[in-house]
Amino acid sequence: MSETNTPAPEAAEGHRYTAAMAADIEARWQDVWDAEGTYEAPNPTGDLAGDPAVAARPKKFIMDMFPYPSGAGLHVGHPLGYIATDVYARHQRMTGHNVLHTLGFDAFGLPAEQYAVQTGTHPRVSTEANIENMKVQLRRLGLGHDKRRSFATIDPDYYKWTQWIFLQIYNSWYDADAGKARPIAELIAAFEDGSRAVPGGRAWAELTAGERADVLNEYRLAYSSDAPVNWCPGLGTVLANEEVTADGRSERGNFPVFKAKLSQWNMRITAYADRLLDDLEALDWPEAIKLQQRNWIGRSEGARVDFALGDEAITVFTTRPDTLFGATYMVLAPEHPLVEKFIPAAWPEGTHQVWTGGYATPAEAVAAYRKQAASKSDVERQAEAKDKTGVFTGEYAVNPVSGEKVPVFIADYVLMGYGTGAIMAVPAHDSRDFEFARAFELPIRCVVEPTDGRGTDPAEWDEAFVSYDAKLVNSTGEGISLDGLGVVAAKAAITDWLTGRGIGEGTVNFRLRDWLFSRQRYWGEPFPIVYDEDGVAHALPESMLPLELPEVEDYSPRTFEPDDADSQPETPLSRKSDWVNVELDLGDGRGVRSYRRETNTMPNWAGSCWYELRYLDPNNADALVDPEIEQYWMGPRESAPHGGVDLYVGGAEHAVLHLLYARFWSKVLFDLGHVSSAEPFHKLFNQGMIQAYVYRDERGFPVTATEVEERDGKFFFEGEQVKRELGKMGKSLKNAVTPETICEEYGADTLRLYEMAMGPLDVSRPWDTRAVVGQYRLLQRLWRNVVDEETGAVTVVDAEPSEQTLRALHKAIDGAGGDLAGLRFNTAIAKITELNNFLTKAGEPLSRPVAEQLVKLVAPLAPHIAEELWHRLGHTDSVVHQDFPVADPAYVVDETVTCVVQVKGKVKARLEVPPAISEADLEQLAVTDEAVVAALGGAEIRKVIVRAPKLVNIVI
Ligand code: ANZ
Repeated sequence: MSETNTPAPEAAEGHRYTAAMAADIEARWQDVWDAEGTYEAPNPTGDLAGDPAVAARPKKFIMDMFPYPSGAGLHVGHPLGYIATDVYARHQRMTGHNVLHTLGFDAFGLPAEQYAVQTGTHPRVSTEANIENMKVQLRRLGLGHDKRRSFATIDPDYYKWTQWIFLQIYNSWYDADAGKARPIAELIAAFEDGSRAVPGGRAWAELTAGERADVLNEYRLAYSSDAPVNWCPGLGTVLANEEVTADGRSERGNFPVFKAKLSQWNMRITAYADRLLDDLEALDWPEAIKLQQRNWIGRSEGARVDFALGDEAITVFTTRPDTLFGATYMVLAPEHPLVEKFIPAAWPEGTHQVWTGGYATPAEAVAAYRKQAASKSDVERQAEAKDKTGVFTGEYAVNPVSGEKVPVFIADYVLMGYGTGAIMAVPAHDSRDFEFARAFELPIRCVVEPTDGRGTDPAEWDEAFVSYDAKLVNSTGEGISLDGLGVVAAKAAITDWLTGRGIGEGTVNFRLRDWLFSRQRYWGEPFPIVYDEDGVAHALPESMLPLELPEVEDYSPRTFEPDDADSQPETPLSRKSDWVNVELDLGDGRGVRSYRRETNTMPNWAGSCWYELRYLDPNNADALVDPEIEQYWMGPRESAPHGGVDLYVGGAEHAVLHLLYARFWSKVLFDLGHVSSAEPFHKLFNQGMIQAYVYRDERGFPVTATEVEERDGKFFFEGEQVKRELGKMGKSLKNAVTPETICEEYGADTLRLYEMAMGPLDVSRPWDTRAVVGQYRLLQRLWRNVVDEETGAVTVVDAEPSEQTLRALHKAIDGAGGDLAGLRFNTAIAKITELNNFLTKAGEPLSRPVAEQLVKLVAPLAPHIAEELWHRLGHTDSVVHQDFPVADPAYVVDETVTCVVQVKGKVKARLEVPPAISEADLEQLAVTDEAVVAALGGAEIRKVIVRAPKLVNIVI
């Protein structure tokens, strides 16, 4: 049987729940909900302010990671998270919360631009069409979104505020003493009145405008820099570190990426490294995601140590200053600027042949090696398995603790962008250094005593001895000995010693780099920055926002041969000269002047860095969000000390990029007083993926999954046997199933139930169209339990339900309610199914209160059928805002079992106890039972043997 053409078992006609009836019910209620604004969430000002009862309710702000409106539309894998948040939001609404749930569109980005390049269609036209299409698809699912709050990042009303936030970041600096961002105006004032020294030592008043701009650029949180960036000629754009793969290629397109010096905008996210780390603690996020962020930020505690080389000092960063006595050589990154300063004209007498790489002079060796290193990515350079290469610089530095002369090498395993770009090499205790030392025949000195029995002579070792939990040896020098100390104590002792001599200090180093924020793209937010005739950058005044994207003829940046490392970017906006060159009065007292606009655009991450805030107050023309509204929905609270969205659901692939950038922007806005929440997302949940079967023919090509037939566990396509495997769902694997197909065959409620029933939300699961019918049957039985399929009338009676029915009902309420609150939708559905089956088999007409509770239980999961039944049961208001049923504990406990209590081997009492009673509770019950107390007659109890729940034996 094929994957998707299992016909749904239809009713003949009439009052049975069929796909046709579902379609009718669903469309009808969706219209009513829209017309009545059923899901509109009032804000605490305005509408809510007038209603203290509503304002007093607790709130829940529930969010999905918003979608990119792709031209391919949605397949059934996409809405998994949207359905989950919708079910949760509906349950929260029914349990007395003000719920804010909406969905916008993250709509800048490359695909629309590439489509524009290919077809000439303006990216806005194709993007808006895609958004419309996606809205239709999403509406069909019955998602309870507040549609008034939806927007797309490409709306000028929205990106006006993205640009505004850029200006706040640009116009602020990080005051490390205060531990927060402050307006740049305060820094300028301090430079002016002399309370802060101007770097370079001159007075602020003496500096030219350009010099001042250069000084401030070193402080601004958004700054321009011509530090080496990832330049991708094949794409014609630069990329953030996060967009470059482990093998040094572009994540998109898989082109080579080179290091190039280009003037680019950067965000000083590194200023926040500590806070980004510390504040993770209080977030309710999956541990795995926190770990990825911690690793990305990469905090290392260590020391800086100076090694003297003539008049210069080479400063290294090390996490193991305790091993200083074992530093037998040094390595500088090939690009290290000090190298030029000290290379001698000739190799020193007797230089080892291997060290010279066969070159005649150190200068030649260095030049050749630098060239070779430049063609490699950082990741390639760091690869563990790779053979260590390098050359001697011809110079020696002095190990400050041993006084020994150590040779200085350059090697590509040391990166310029980390620490100080220079290391002290301790081959005995660092594996990379060990390999290098073996390759270059350098001395290896053991200074940490091996605990694995290999002895202290490195000549006998096959690898470095790496341990943080051993004792120091061979480490005694002038006025210091580390011998016998453990690693931690030795680190502290040597750091003190270095600090005392002014040749080192304890320091913290981060792996995190500043965020490269310029893209050579058309379809992104323009920077609100212009340059004057001297090239000095100026911010546009707020009154000139939004700075809208101009129309252009050609949407593509100039691209180059993928390996043309010397190419230079040329942005689409730079060709639009009447837009680029403008006469403006910036309102800064300089009058009308000529300026040149910045022609890069912001990266597509910008729009998603703050969208949660705009959902709160989407039409505010005066502020990005009203502070009172922000405080209400996002502000700090006991359970969320840094504030943030109550639930944020999305894929785990956003562990670092989006989530780190959004956290950074939140902190800046918080520091500057624009918001009360220092974190955007308090609770994060990663949904699993919906996978799908892929069928491949003999050549390994995917064949259309819907046309595959199954016979005796084998699969056939056009008569030929094909292989089945599990993979991603999508067009390229010819296995995409659209939500529309399933809605047509069964209805949206069935699709919703199926997606939620497939397994725990955070686990990936294979799609199986044939299994969808199971949930359809559940809804058919539910319908039949309430509605007469002959007449269409409700069948409920006003009689009292039986005790057994009440037990089944309240157990389901108790279980399913807890499950819905805990995002355990699959088990909630199992419990509701059990109840529904029980009621089907009970053989008695359903009593009204039971029917109503049942309908409310189902409402979060299958809202359309619930709304329909609710109205058929005679109600005129929506089920959406009814109170979720509350379980009566009297009916929730299971029936009791009889426990026999023996004293001296004789039965003295029989107790009725819950089957799950604990041993301690049962013992307590037994020894305090009246009959037992009488039988004991005051005798001392020697021992109580408890076999819960059935037996207690008391020995006296
Ligand atoms: C001496 C030493 C001895 C080291 C030892 C390690 C073990 P993390 O933890 O990642 O911060 N290092 C420093 N700067 C480097 C650079 N620019 N490129 C490559 N490696 C660099 O790593 C810090 C350690 O990595 C430092 O501590 C340094 O080697 C090396 F038994 O110094 B260590």
